[in-house]
Amino acid sequence: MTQDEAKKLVGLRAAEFVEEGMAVGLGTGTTSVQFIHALGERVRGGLKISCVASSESSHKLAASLGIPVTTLPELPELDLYIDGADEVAPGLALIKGGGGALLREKIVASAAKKFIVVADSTKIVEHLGRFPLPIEVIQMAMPLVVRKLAAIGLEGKLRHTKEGNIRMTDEGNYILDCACGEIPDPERLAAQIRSIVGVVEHGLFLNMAAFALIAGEDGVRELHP
Ligand code: ABF
Repeated sequence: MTQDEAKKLVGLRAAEFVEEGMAVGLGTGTTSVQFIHALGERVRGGLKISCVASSESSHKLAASLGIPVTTLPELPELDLYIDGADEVAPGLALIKGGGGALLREKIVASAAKKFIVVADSTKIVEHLGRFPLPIEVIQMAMPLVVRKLAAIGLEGKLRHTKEGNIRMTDEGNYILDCACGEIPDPERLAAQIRSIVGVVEHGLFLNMAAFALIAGEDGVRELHP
């Protein structure tokens, strides 16, 4: 099975967790795109739901597929949030934000009663840190935050677009990608990063996911914390 096939499979499976009348958070990234397409099929089949997306791109996609989608202030309590991840470690410790939507993703995840992670098996790791940790930063604080991150041993690199422009988040912030290497204590690192003024959010999602749906050669399995 290719990675794309795995993403499609897990997207389809995730859509089965959505029930009539639910308020649903839609994630961001290529795996979430598959989920949104599968959900669109169910909506066309008559499923009645209301949704909030964690990025402008997912919002637009959902709307184009006929999925009723609104904003979080309009729909602040969600039954379910389904989103991908860049790394999934034991206990369902996650790195997210490779797609650049980490702040909105964390907000929408926090608004949901249940957060289900969708991923293919290449995202499973023994320890977080192989994937660079994204940190969303207020523009004017960027040099300050880079200096403070260096003091705790992290080298933050400003994210650029393919065209070479500085990558802005949907909220108008910058993203620093930090090569961490193996993260021995994610909770401690999260607290250290959080304490830096100018940091808006970081991509460590700890103790947030209820379970993960992981697609691999043998189909889709559930992974619990
Ligand atoms: C979002 O999309 C992000 O948090 C994560 O960075 C990314 C995963 O992307 P993909 O599903 O394309 O691998 O879930």
